[in-house]
Amino acid sequence: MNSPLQTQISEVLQKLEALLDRLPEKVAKEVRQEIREFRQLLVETRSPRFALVGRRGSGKSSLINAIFGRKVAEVGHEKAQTGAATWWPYAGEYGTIEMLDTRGLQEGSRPDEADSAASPIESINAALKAKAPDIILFLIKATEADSGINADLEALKEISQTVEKVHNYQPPLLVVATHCDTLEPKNVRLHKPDEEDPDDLKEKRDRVTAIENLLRAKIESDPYLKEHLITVIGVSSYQSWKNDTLRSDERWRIDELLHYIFNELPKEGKLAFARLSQARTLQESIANRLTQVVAAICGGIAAVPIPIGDIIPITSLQITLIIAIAYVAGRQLSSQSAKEFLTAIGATISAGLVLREIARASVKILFPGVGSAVSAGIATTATLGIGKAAIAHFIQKTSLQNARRIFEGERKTINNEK
Ligand SMILES: Nc1nc2c(ncn2[C@@H]2O[C@H](COP(=O)(O)OP(=O)(O)OP(=O)(O)O)[C@@H](O)[C@H]2O)c(=O)[nH]1
Ligand SMILES: [Mg+2]
Repeated sequence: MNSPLQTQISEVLQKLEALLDRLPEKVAKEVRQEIREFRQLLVETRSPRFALVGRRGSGKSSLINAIFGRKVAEVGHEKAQTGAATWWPYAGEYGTIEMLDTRGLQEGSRPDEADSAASPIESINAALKAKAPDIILFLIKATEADSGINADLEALKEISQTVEKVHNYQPPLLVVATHCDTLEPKNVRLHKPDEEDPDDLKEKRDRVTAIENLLRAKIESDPYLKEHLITVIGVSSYQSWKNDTLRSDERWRIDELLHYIFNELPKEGKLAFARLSQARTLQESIANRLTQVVAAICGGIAAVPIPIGDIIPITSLQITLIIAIAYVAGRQLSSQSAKEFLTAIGATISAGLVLREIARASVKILFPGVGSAVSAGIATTATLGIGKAAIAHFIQKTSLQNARRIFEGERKTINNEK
């Protein structure tokens, strides 16, 4: 996330933390935890990092393109890595992935053009020491799964152990069988299942499953790798471009792979991944989490037994939530636009809401305990409604009108609760 936004959000969070001393310790502790998660997801967000293990032509560059859904890496006939292996950023329109190509390890020799003093293995180790990969991805052509892969497995182990030793972090391992579309029957399109003969389709899918099982058995024969293995998944990464225009998209099960990756990423990498992959379900998942976290924080703040003073941080938090959700979807909103969104869905001009805020403040003065509980409920539900409306509009790309209806639906819940 760019720095003005980060600064803005950090400031809101700091103001909030200053307020927490006035909360009962138990509530304060919970809110502090939510703030911590919000920080990790949003402020400390960074590019995800993957170590790629895979022979030449196994489809490493294609997989990177498949994740982005656009051409960010050159496919095929790329020169062997020149010089030292380094973390390499691949940037799409909505974010960057850092990749470490570890090809030198399992080939055990210098690539043709390497003329640096360091051997590939030394330079890979140096890169692994500089930064830990979040996940190790092992790619192998589905058609080569039954060939000798001992050298590959040794490379996997060496990488994993180096990371564990240096960073005290055990990177999860995802095994990807690429080129599944090329399995027999060749002309059956896995990515167009509805248009294929069910029996033929089944035959092809069974082959994929058999290859996955074979690979899993090989990996699991090594206790160390077994412990780190998340899953084995067969995919097709095939896309074809003509002058940077996508002319055919034969990706299969990349969505599923994206989910596995997303689940294994640390909190700091999730938002960037959901954004750059433009995978809507991942964006929804992180936006829902952000909404829950902010709603819980708002509820906590509203429970502070002081009147009116809390309305300001609650509104800025809700604005922050809208900006964050739009950001996840790939947009940069100003505070002004976020406020306009609040107005458009009826969350600020809503007289009811304003009146309730005032009523809430008075109740607090008269009956502090009761008022706090009621206002905490209202703040939580209103924030959930704002989050849902923002998800509908910015991620699911539905109209403002629809977003407004969704928010109003939540408000009815508020009224029913009262
Ligand atoms: N049919 C099919 N072709 C694929 C798939 N993945 C990659 N390819 C093709 O395989 C060839 C090699 O793919 P790359 O992505 O360049 O492989 P790489 O691992 O980056 O290769 P190096 O950079 O040389 O190590 C290209 O012609 C790709 O189009 C796949 O899932 N299905
Ligand atoms: Mg490549």
